[in-house]
Amino acid sequence: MSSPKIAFDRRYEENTGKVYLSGNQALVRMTVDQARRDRKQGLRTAGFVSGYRGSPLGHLDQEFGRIEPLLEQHDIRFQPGVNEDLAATAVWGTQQIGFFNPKFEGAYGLWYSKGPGIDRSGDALRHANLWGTAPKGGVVMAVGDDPMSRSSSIQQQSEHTLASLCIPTFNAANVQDIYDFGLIGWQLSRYAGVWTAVKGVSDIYESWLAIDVDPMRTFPSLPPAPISSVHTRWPDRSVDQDERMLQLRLPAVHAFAQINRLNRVTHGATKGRFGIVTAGKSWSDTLEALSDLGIDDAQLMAAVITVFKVGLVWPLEASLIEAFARGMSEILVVEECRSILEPQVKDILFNLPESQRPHVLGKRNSDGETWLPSHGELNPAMIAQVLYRWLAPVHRTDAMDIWIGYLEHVRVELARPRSNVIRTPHFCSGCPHNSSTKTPAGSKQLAGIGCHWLVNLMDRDVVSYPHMGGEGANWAGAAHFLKDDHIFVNLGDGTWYHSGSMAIRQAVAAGVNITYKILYNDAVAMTGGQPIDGPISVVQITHELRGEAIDTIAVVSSAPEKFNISDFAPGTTLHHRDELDLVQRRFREKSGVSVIVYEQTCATELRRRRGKKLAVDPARRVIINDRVCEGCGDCSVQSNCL
Ligand SMILES: Cc1ncc(C[n+]2csc(CCOP(=O)(O)OP(=O)(O)O)c2C)c(N)n1
Ligand code: SF4
Ligand code: SF4
Repeated sequence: MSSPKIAFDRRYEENTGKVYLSGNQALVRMTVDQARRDRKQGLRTAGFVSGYRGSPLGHLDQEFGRIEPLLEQHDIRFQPGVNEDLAATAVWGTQQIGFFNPKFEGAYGLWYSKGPGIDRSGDALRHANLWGTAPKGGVVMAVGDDPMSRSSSIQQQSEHTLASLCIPTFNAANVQDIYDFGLIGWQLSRYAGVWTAVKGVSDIYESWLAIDVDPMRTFPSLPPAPISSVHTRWPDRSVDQDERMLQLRLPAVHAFAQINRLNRVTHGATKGRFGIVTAGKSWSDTLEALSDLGIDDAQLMAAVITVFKVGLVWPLEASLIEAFARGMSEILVVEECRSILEPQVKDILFNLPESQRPHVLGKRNSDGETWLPSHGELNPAMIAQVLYRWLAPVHRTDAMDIWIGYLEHVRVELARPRSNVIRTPHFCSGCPHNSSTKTPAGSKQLAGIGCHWLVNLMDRDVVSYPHMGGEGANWAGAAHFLKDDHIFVNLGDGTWYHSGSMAIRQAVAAGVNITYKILYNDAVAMTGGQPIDGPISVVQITHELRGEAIDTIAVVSSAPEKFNISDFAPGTTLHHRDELDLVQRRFREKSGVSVIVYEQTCATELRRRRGKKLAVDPARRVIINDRVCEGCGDCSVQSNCL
C-alpha cells in the first residue's frame, strides 16, 4: 500500500492533501487558506494578524514573518502588537472597516497570545466581542495555554476567562483540529457576530502532524439567520450589545454548533450505557489510555461504552449532549485542570426524568472522592487508572489488570530516592544577564519576566517576581510598610517596550526608592530572539526616562566606546560593565527612582548574527583543553560564564 504524499517544504502553497505542519504553522496555513476560500467564493476580503509572542505560540510571529510575499499576494497584513491588549484592539478595528470607506468587502482577523495575554487583555476583548464582528470579517483567537507552566511564570487555563467574555471556544486535540477549528471559527464568527477562540495546550501547539489541508475542507452549514442582525454597527449602545449577545448571538452559536455537529461521538457504541465526555488533548489522552488498557473498539461496543468528543467546549450545545446522554447510566467527564465541561453537562441534564438521567462523574466519583485532579496536567496513565476504577465492576480483562499493575510498578520505581545531583538551570554562556543581575552585598532585588527570570533559581538575593509588565510595581505597595528602604528591579528591554515602562511611571508616581536595571540585550530573547516590535535604542530610553522626570540615569555597557555620551539625556553617565557594582552602590543611596540601562547583546542572538555574518566573529577564542582541565570551576567564576 502506498502512503499518501506528504508536502514537507511547500507547506503554504496552494495545494490539497497531506501537509506536515506544526501547531503554529497550522495557524499560518489556515490564515492563508481563509483568503483562498474567500476568493473561491467570490469574496474580496483581506486578512489581518496581530498578537504577542509567548510559548506555546512563541514562534508564530517568526513563521508569519518568513512568508511576507505570500501574505501580500493574499492581502493579509501581519503586524505584531506592542502588547496583547493593543493587538486585540487592532484586530477589533478590522471589524470596523465598514464604518469608514473600505477597500475590501470585509477583513478577517487572527489574534494570538499565550494565557497571560488573555488575562491582561480582558477589557479590550470584552469590548471587542460585545461590539461584535462584521458579516464578511470575523475573528479567530489562537490561545496557547501552558498547563504546567513549563515555560511560563504561572499555570494557565483560559476557557473560563473566555467564557466570561462570552467568546465561544474550541479546544484542539491535535494539529488537524487547530486548522479545522480555525477555518470553522471564522465562519462561526461571521454567522453569529462573535469572536471565537481556538485553545490549545503546549503539547498540541508545539506538536507536528501530517494533516489534510483544503480551504474548502470544512464547509459548515449555516442555520437560518437570527431574527435581527447580530453584527457590529455604528452607532451602538452598550446595553443593546449585552442584550444582543445573550438574546441573539449565543443562541446563534448553539444553532451553528448543533447543525454542524461540532460535538460528536467518535468511538464505541452509537448508544452506550457508559459515556466518556472529553475534549482537546484529554480526548487524545483518553484514546491512548483506552488503548493501553487493551480496550479496542470491539470491546467498547461489547461493554456499551461511547466516547463523545466536544469540539466547542463553551458554550456547550445542549441538544447533542442531551441526545447522547439520555438513558445512559453513567458519564465520566475527562478534562484537564479546572472543569469547564462537567458543570455544563450537569446543568443540561439536570431536568431530565430521573430514569433517563445518568450520574455524571469526573473530578469526583459518586462517593465524593477526588478522581481526576483539577490542577496540573492529565496524562494517559492518570486517565487509565480512573477508567479502570470506573469500568472494572462492569468490564474487566487481563490486559486491563496487567496495564494497571505495570503503572503501579512504575509509580513505585519513580518514588525511589534518585541521584542527588541537581543541575540548576543557568543562563547561556556569555549571557549578559549573568553579570547584569548581580547586586551589591546588602541589597535585595525583584526579578522580572524574561530569560533573566532564572535569577530566581540562583543565590542572588531575589525576593519574588510579578507578571510581565508589572516589574517593580509591587514595591510601590510594599515599600510603605518595610524597614528596607531600597530595592533593585530587573526589567528586560522587550518587556519595557511591551508594558514595563508604565511600571516605572508607577514607581515615580508612588515616590518610592527603587533602582531599575533595564536589561538591554537587543532581543526578546526568551521567546526566540525576536526583534523588539518598534523603534527602541539605549539613547531613546534615556530620553524617555528623563521625560518621566527621572534624573538619576546611567548606561552601563560591555562596550561603552560605541556610545557618544552627548546623545544621552542630560545628566546620564556612561560606564564600562566592570563598574556596575560601583554604580549600583551609588544609586542605592539616592532617593526616588534611578535607572541603570545595562547594554550587552544576548549571547545566543550574537551567535546567530555571527552565523549570518551580521556581527563580527571574534578574532581570538579561549578553548579549554579537557585533557588538562581539573574541573576546579575557577574559569567559570572568573569569566562569569557557565
Ligand atoms: C503577558 C505576557 N505575554 C507574553 C509572555 C511571554 N514572555 C515571557 S518572557 C518574554 C520575553 C521577555 O523579553 P525581554 O523583556 O526582552 O527579556 P529577555 O528574555 O530578552 O531577557 C515573553 C514575551 C508573558 N510571560 N506574559
Ligand atoms: S537566550 Fe540570550 S538572554 Fe537568554 S539566557 Fe541565553 S544569552 Fe541570555
Ligand atoms: S580553571 Fe579549572 S575548570 Fe577552568 S579550565 Fe582551568 S582547570 Fe578547568
